[in-house]
Amino acid sequence: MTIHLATENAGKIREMKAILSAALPGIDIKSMADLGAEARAQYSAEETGTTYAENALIKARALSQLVDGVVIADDSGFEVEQLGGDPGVYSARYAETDVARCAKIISSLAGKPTEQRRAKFIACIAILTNGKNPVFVFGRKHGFVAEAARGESGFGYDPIFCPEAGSKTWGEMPAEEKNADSHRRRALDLVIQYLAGVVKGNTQYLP
Ligand code: ITT
Repeated sequence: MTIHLATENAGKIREMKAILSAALPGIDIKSMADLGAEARAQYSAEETGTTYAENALIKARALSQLVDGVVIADDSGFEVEQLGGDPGVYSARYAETDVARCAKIISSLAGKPTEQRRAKFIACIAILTNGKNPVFVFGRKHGFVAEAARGESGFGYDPIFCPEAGSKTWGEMPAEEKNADSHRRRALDLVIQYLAGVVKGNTQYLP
């Protein structure tokens, strides 16, 4: 069985491959990089949704037009309590680069005490089987915005996220430590449960 990942984000691909291949040995996991130039050029997913689920489905459908079988797409975001949940669904477009996005949040919270630095990551994963039967799962991870960006590990907002008040940031942790208990890990655990049923011939969820 092959699982196709509908994402162009190298950090997500790394984490999804590591988590899925450990849990589902023998499963072939293909990312957009494995598609071949021609098919890759045809992939087009404009994230016009206003929710994580809408955008995850847009990405899963776009790849399902190019490949058969199981496609999963992750739409995720970082929600800062003091900013009314921003940047949320618009996390990828909050500023030009990862560094600028992190800096914008750090400066918005400058001088705020721990209690006012609460934030969470959300991951929504859409699963499509042969382009049909959309299933959605979610994972959340609560924590705090660090006082400054720290660490080179991970990607995106990882250098400013502390899973515990005063802890290391995800940017300072090895991938295995983040992957052991992240929003993506929590969502993928549900994907794994669903796919394990499919692999064992449990077709109750299939169209
Ligand atoms: P795809 O749409 O191709 O999957 P993307 O990076 O555009 O890639 P999203 O639209 O889901 O992905 O945007 C999510 C944003 O949140 C983006 O800026 C990511 O860097 C960031 N993000 C998501 N998961 C993260 C994580 O685990 N750690 C840090 N930042 C994360």
